[in-house]
Amino acid sequence: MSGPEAAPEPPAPGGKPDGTPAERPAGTPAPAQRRIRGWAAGAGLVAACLGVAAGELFAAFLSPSLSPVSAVGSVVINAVPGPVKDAAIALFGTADKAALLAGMGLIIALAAIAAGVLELRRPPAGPLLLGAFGAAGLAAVLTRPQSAVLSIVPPLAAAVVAVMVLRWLAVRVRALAAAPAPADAAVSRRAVLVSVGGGALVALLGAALAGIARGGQAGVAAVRDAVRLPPPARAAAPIPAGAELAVDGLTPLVTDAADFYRIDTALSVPAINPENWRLRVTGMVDREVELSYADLLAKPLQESFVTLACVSNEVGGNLIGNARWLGWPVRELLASAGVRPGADMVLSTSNDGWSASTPLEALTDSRDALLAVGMNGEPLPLEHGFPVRLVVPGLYGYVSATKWVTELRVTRFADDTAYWTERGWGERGPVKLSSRIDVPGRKPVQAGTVTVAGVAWAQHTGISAVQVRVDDGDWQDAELAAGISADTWRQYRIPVDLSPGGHDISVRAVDANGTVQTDEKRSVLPDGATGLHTIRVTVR
Ligand SMILES: Nc1nc2c(c(=O)[nH]1)N[C@H]1C(S)=C(S)[C@@H](COP(=O)(O)O)O[C@H]1N2
Ligand SMILES: [Mo]
Repeated sequence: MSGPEAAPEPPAPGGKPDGTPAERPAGTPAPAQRRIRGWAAGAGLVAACLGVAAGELFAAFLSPSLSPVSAVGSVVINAVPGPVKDAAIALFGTADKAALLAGMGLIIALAAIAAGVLELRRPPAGPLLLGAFGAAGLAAVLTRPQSAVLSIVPPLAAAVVAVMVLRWLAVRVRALAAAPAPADAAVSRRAVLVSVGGGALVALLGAALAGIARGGQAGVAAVRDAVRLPPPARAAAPIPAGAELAVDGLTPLVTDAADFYRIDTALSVPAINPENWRLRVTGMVDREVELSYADLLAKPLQESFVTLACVSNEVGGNLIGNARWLGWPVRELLASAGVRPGADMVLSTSNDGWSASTPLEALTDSRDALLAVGMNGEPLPLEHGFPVRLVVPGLYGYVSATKWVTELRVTRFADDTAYWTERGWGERGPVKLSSRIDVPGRKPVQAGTVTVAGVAWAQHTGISAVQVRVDDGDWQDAELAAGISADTWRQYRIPVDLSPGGHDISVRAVDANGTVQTDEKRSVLPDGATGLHTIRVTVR
């Protein structure tokens, strides 16, 4: 601490009798001032480190896709023009991501130093600068496909922590600068040393914690990337021609995994190494069965398209997606265990203690209830249940779609309950006949012929018609696109004539049994919303 300019001084009260460097008398004590600037820079660095650590820590426990650092990195990667990207890859090779992160780290460090020094001279310039970085992180996270209300937590936490720490440290550095006597300076210096050093320690600790949480996920993510799924013994039939209508803004027939809604109670995404994964079939069975990931991949796997929906999906909501799943039919697994008479339910439990109660019949009848390992041709993403989850056509996710599944207990509804059914949700959760308008969106449209388009679903029953109504007009049959199967949603479209002004457009579906979607409005609790999706369109 004591530079060559330091002269011995009397010990500060309560201080050690050694190294308390001299403070030059008021005027222009250049070395002291430089030292103070050094402390201010350190304060800025520590504040930024703590902020970044706080953001990553929150992200680590919420969802890996929410990391502000990775989000900013992805935005940079996506924004960089092709030739620059190629040059970077040529220059850094596979270390291009590391180089990007190092570059970001350098920029943040320089800005943090500037923020610390600025805060000393012109408060609140420091917090403003740090806040700007927080805003950049926020903007980046919001561009991510899985962005949700929760997304704003990590960058917000980062900005708040960084700003608060900087302000707190700046007070101490300023006290040091203003210390009137050498003794006061010594006390102030100790305060600065303790707070900046303490802050640095906490930042290290936070980074280590976030690293551990992320490390588990990153390790399993790498293992997942290396998984080679076997080809299906029975592949899904090709998607029929005409199943995908060419309408701008219409929901794609098959949902990208990155755009697939995510619902679960997991605060941090379980990171399960498939090496350690086991599924046990227990309860009312003739013989308990235990299955490893390798065992499962060796089974004759089957592929099928299934549209998965959440019971919490409001009318018109987007907690629904359609994917091509690869897995082993649950009925074959249950047959190998031998289900005892009297059982009517399978309680599936996840590695993180969540559970779902599925009617036994839905798992043993002819439908494609799968112990799934693949989604759209790839191993399940971590967020969607890697290494293994259940997918059951026709049932809401809360009674069927257990992710990170580790146990199937054959039992009876009379004897066992599951996570959400214990919390007031319906014991049985068949998906309700429903439909949604995607197009036109929220923007005003031109008067004349306007295309109305969307999706309709009645999983495991099938859709036979979709009808659209403008204001109080007649229900008109829409063009119904070809379907993949009764287990998936179908697209529809219809041209309607709209005059200038405001119009209400409603949709309703008819299922394969001829049942018409009810207009009775009911909320999602206890077993799924009903009512018709109606949009208000402004026509110019
Ligand atoms: N382990 C576990 N599995 C779960 C849940 C959960 O909270 N934990 N939520 C269920 C619910 S309510 C739904 S709607 C689906 C959502 O699956 P997705 O996140 O892959 O879209 O997962 C189901 N599986
Ligand atoms: Mo759900």
